Amino acid sequence: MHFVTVLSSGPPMIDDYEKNGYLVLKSFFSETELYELRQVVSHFHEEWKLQNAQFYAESAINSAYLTAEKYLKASERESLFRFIGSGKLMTIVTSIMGDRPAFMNTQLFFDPVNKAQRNYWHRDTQYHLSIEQQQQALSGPKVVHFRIPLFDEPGIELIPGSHQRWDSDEELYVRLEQNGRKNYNELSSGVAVPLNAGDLLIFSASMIHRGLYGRDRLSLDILFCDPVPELMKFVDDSSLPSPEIVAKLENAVAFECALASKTKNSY
Ligand SMILES: O=C(O)CCC(=O)C(=O)O
Repeated sequence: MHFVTVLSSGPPMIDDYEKNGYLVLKSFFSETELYELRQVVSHFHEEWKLQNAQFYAESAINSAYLTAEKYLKASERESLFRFIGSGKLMTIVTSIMGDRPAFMNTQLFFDPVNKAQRNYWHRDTQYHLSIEQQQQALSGPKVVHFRIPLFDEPGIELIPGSHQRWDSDEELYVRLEQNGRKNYNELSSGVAVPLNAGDLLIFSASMIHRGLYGRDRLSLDILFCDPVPELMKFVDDSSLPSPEIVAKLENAVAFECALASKTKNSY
């Protein structure tokens, strides 16, 4: 495993994202900006664990739909929507994704209860697309993770450039557990990206990656995508804000885009 080298300051390196499929912005959020997010996300996590006790105890490493009505109070949902729809975050989102990114989902990553549980290499696309479709997806509409670690954590291991190219034989065998390989085997092309609270990691959902467990991590992933029907069908209606909340956001474009494509295509 290699470790990534990052610059701690300077302008966003959008070209680096295009080339490598990921970008780390160190200390992007201040402690003050993280404070309320931590409160809300921690509350969601406690409620989620209570209602998913068996799944949590047995195998879970993430939950999703944090902005839905199920676990959070209205004021906490509004706080999450304000964070996502902040001018600061959306400036980066639009510089990576263009003028019309759609909000897709949120996910919360944590450590498995079973400390022996192994992490696994994957492309996000492999769970709903055939091999041929996964290949085509490399040049298709984009899904991008914006990961916000709430505490210092081991981060993610990524294969740079794999958002634009197909797997080597070694990568494919490991990711799909073929020819005796396991999806937790080391890949020589992997680069580890350790993260601190306040960093922002941006990475393509199409690239080969795996989480690095440990340090009781709690990492919020906000996913944005190009607003096309084959991706918008994954957007959960109850995770979108009401018009009253949309009107309060500094930059609501991603929610407006999601709401507009939902209405247009009525999934
Ligand atoms: O952090 C993890 O455990 C995995 C992260 C991941 O696979 C993802 O965000 O798609």
